[in-house]
Amino acid sequence: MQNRVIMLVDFDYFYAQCEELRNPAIKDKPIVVGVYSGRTEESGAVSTSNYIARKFGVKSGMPLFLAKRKLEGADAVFLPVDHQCYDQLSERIMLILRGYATSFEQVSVDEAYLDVTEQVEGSFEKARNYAQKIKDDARNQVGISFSVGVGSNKLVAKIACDSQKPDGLTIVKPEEALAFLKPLDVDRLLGVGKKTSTKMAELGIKTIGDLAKYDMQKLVAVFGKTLGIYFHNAANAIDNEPVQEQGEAESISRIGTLKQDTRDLEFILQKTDELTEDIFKEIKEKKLNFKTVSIYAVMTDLSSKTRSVTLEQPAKDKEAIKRNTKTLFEKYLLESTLEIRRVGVKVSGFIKEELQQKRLSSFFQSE
Ligand code: DCP
Ligand code: CA
Ligand code: CA
Repeated sequence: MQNRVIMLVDFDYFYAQCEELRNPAIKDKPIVVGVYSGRTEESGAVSTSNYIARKFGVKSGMPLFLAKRKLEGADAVFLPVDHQCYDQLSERIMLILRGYATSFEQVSVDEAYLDVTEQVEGSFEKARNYAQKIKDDARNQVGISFSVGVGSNKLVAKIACDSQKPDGLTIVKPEEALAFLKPLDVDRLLGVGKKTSTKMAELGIKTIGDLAKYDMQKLVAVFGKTLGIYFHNAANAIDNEPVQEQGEAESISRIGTLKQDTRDLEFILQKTDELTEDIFKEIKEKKLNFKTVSIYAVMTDLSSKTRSVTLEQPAKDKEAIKRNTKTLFEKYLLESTLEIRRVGVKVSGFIKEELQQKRLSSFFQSE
């Protein structure tokens, strides 16, 4: 099998960077974003801070009063978290990133894995330009910077990314992975917390290199089979976890209540057209093609029914949803005599558009 090329993207000082973006005037000051518990004006904790504030010793999770003390006289800006703003920016960047990968896995509001093996033809040289291109694109379109780690699996990509921030781009080629991990403390590995690292220290294991050469059977004896094998593999830069969309929608649906119970087709379609507009927005954003359209009806006696149709060709247009919804409801009204109270529309059987191909060609054309 050809080696994989996996990227981990992690947005720089994310909440604070969002605040800079909407108010560039504060950019050169220390910025602290915090959750205010409301008990007193100062009670609460730091969510994150920009790198200027970090120079003063401010850290995520620190009590706000302590951050204030560290930043005394530094003309710092303290702001409350605004998740709506961060979520919106995150979504915009994620949408851009998704277009650059064959498979995509968002792991948090500011982190995602991209499998770009095909896009860079398995080459870590090409991966550098490709990553730079993605960084430039996000900066131009959204104005947010992030750090990228590139490796032959998720584990290496993640640690590579962490090693150089902000605005980092760190490439660890497969043949460099062992040497790269070797000097790092074991707690850099996912799943090695304080308890585990203390236990490992008792065994004489401090670095990932120590762990890599430690007898696997002994690890299994101490940590159990699953963890023991995992630690052994991780330390040896072995990780076969695929980059996989988490909970990718298998269907998109909307349900609404009619203004009055009815069997009037036009009246029903007014509502389902509204729902369809909403569904269409989402499938357009996610660049999905669908093969199945379904309707859902809740009758006045609260019984419910669904009906589906599978299209001959995958479709991506609003009219296809509306047309099939209409046909399904026409048929359904002939089958039932009850009035309808609530209606729903669902599309499913998604196929991704050939977005990757487009991205790939535009990338190599401009090289
Ligand atoms: N976060 C939080 N509380 C924490 C840690 C993080 O609310 N204890 C939030 C704020 C961060 C966001 O999650 O902006 C992402 O966390 P990161 O650990 O990736 O940290 P940053 O993005 O802030 O900084 P970095 O540049 O180190 O990635
Ligand atoms: Ca981050
Ligand atoms: Ca992060």
